[in-house]
Amino acid sequence: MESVRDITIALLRDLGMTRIFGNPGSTELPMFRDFPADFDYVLGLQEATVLAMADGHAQATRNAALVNLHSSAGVGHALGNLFTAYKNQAPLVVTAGQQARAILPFEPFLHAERPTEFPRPFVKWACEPARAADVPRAIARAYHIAMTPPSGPCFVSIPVDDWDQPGEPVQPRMLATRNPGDRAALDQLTQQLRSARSPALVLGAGVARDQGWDAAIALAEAQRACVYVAPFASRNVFPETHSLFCGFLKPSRGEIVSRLARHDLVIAIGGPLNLYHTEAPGPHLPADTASWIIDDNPNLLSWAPSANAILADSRMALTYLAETAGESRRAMPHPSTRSATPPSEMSDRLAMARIAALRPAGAIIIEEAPSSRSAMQEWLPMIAPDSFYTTASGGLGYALPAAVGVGLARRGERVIALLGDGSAMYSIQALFSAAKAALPLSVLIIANRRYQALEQFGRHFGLDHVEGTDLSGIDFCAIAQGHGVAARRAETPAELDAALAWSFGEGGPTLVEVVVP
Ligand SMILES: Cc1ncc(C[n+]2csc(CCOP(=O)(O)OP(=O)(O)O)c2C)c(N)n1
Ligand SMILES: [Mg+2]
Repeated sequence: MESVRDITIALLRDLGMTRIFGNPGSTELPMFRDFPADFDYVLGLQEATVLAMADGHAQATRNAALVNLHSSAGVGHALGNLFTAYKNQAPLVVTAGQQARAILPFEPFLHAERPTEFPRPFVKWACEPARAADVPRAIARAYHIAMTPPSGPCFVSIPVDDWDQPGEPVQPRMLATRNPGDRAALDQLTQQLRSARSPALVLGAGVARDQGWDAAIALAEAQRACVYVAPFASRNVFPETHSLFCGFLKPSRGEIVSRLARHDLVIAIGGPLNLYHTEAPGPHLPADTASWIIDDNPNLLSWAPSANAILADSRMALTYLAETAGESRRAMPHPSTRSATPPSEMSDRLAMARIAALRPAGAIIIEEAPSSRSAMQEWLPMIAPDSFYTTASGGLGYALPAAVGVGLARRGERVIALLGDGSAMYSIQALFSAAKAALPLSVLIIANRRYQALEQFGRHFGLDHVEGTDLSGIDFCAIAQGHGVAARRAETPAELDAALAWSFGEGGPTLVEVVVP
């Protein structure tokens, strides 16, 4: 009989998961005996980095990525980014080592106690198979659940002595899980859309996950609808220079109500309409606005405070609505307006404007620069599909390793990790993985020497001083060089342009420390 290892390797090949993101330990080593030549092991030096690299890779390939972690301690390090992967709806098969079955009664060194409970609630399914022979089937099931909308991480704990045991083969098969949505409900929405005076679309990351870019443009143009990006959307969903683009909704109740008040119909697709960051009283939506939400995640639909809801794939629903609603003759909404005077002094705004001017066509941006996000939204528009990613959870330590994962998935393409100096430090060892893979990755650090977002937040809470926000004394160029990544510091606008041109032209990873006052 074939071994569990041989069957699993063949299964992973069938599922297109020949790249393994891991950090090894004694309880995992037998998995990789005779490591197959067509497989690729991507080493992350801390499990937070491992998990986020896999997340970026899974989102960029639209196929689940395989993660291999060390029993309890490795899973523990990965949990923050597992939370983010869950919110990103990134399909992952997370495996972790477990001690040998025969010694589990003796609480052995490094064993995982209650392994399937530890990663919950941020996995859709978790399992430690009852028999060694069931390991391949558990991995296959984890894959299918991870890929079924709403996609997300699954977890399999595997005792170390299982790999050499005889296993039961798993036949490859297809699971069709895309949901076109309830036709009667979609038709009801079409009727409202046809008769609306001023409809708006609010698009979330699901539109990008479901490849709805063209369908969203087609629907917006045919219906002359304003397009907003949903609060804290983790992907780019619409050309941000399009004349129907109306900007980004902020995660605040009052702002959502006031921005949407001029619309009599709001259709949110692929993400939450009412995502909040701070508490506030008042209505969730304007009183005279009819609202609908379409998403593949029944959980999101269940907590939405108002709005009729339809469980569906974003692209399928957008396409169906465009086909059934046809062309509208209502007046074109006003085009979006941009600030007239470009920044000229050293600032995050200038950095965004210069990145926009100098980036190679098609560059992919992974952002985690909290207080600079509005500067980015204003001065660095995303114009192509699948060219922007960020953390959906708000957890930091995601973007740098995610950029490495995206870069591995889209080999040879320019990837830009746009990071705050604080954010950069949570998973900084991803620089090592970028250097090993020799990716054309530009790591751009907005070095304001502090947790600026928290100082701003402190003012919101009425604090005149916030403890623990001073980051002075970090030398990012030295850190980069210590990981095998070339680096430059930019302190003036001229140095900024020169450093960006240098970084965007290099074939391997580079870091630019952009010093802003
Ligand atoms: C894992 C994690 N820890 C802490 C926080 C809280 N937090 C939110 S913004 C922020 C500051 C980020 O600093 P930096 O990257 O320098 O960006 P800046 O605020 O300066 O723009 C922190 C610590 C978080 N969101 N996630
Ligand atoms: Mg900072």
